[in-house]
Amino acid sequence: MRTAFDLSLYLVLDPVQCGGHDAAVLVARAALEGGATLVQLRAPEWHKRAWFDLACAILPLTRAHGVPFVINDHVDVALAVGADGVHVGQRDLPAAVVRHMLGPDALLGLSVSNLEETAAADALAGVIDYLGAGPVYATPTKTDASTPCGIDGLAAIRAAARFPTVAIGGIQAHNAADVLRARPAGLAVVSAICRAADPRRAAADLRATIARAPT
Ligand code: TZP
Repeated sequence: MRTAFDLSLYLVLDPVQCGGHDAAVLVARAALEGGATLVQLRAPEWHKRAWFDLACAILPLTRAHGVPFVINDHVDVALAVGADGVHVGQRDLPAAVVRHMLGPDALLGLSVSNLEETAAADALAGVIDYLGAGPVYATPTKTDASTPCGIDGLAAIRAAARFPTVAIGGIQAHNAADVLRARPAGLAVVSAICRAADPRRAAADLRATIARAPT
């Protein structure tokens, strides 16, 4: 059975931003206690063995909270650790290929940046489970990201998408309520939690903002 998922507060865990392996474990634990509803591991600067070691440490935490754990791009790491799924971008393996590798029960997300990519994703019913749309704002976390879509672009993607769509890119405590006006299925954040002095509080504050958003 496909893993149930809630995109409301989607932590993209970047261990470099957290301060390394051990700090990333602490951040993940704190974010889960603060209310993160899904965790993705994304470590673009790291070699695969380090991904594997960290994924092995994170999985018991997400399991304990009943929250899905997905791996960015690396299908082999996801399979090796028994993660709940994978998130792919436009330049990663095709989603249909990844679905074939993972089987029917895994969670599979796809990044889109514009309406063309959103329309192309229409053909992926039964293959992908959700879209990540962004960057909403320019962000130092991903300097090679596409042109920011802004709130209006996010709203257009969400309206056109046939999948639940989580917003990503430049989302911080101060602009989270603005982003939620486009009615995404949730907010995906890296630095707002990974670089927070108190990641538990950062997650809890974002959850409170999400709870106040119009439905
Ligand atoms: N994809 C689009 S923007 C982004 C990713 C992975 C990075 C978002 O990072 P932050 O720190 O939440 O702006």
